[in-house]
Amino acid sequence: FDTKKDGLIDRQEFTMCWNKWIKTIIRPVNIFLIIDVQNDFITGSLNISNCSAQQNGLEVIEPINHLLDTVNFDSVFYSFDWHPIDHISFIENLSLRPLDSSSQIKADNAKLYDTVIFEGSPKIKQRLWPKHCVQDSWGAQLYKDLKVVDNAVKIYKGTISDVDSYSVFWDNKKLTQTTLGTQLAQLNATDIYVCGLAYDVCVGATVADALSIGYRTILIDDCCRGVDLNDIEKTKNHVVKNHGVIAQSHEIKTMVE
Ligand code: VGL
Ligand code: ZN
Repeated sequence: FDTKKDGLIDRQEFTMCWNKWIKTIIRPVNIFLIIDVQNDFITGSLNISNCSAQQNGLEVIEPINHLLDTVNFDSVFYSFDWHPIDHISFIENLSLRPLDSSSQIKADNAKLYDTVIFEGSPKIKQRLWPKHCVQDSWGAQLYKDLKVVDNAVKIYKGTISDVDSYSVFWDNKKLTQTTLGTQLAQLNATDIYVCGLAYDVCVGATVADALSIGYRTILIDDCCRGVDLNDIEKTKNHVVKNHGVIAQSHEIKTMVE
């Protein structure tokens, strides 16, 4: 009798299947990820109500707080857009870096929300935003009425001057990672419930990465507000195409149970 063998697969293989697969089917590990619900996007310098979709970021606070009060998530993560003062995305900093000759928009006629191309290898495509979420400033703080749970995990992104970071996982060039990926792996996370600001920018980039990693990804539609209606539609289409789920907050309690 071979003690290493237990039917069709050996013990070691079984233990691995149990930990990484079977156990997580029996009990999912549900993560709530609240993206960039910070002053600057709601009432501050990058108030999204000034963008083309004219949505109001304040409206996400109540449904998010309700979820925090009523749903038993295994862990709650809050992300922060957290830029140094010389960040590449600020239109105020346009003169700090040379534009590539291929940039259609030149430094002297660039407007807010335009996309320019900076010199670099490879070249850096960058949308221009007003100065926002400067590290340690009021604008970078979470909106005061947003509930912050005990044991909240905080993730900071966009902290490097020369590269922007929309996804909470990776920067836009996929060169650096936040701690989100490793923290989710340590928790054996299976299901990621995502919401926040802005729907078509940081929420959109984050759900795309979560789906590409293979997480069951649930986008909570009514807990997001965005910049551009077309881009919001693209975000939703991408989620559906990649087998994610778009849910409304009133549906979540039963999904987590
Ligand atoms: C964001 C624009 C610039 C976001 C961050 O959090 O969606 N948008 N930086
Ligand atoms: Zn930003």
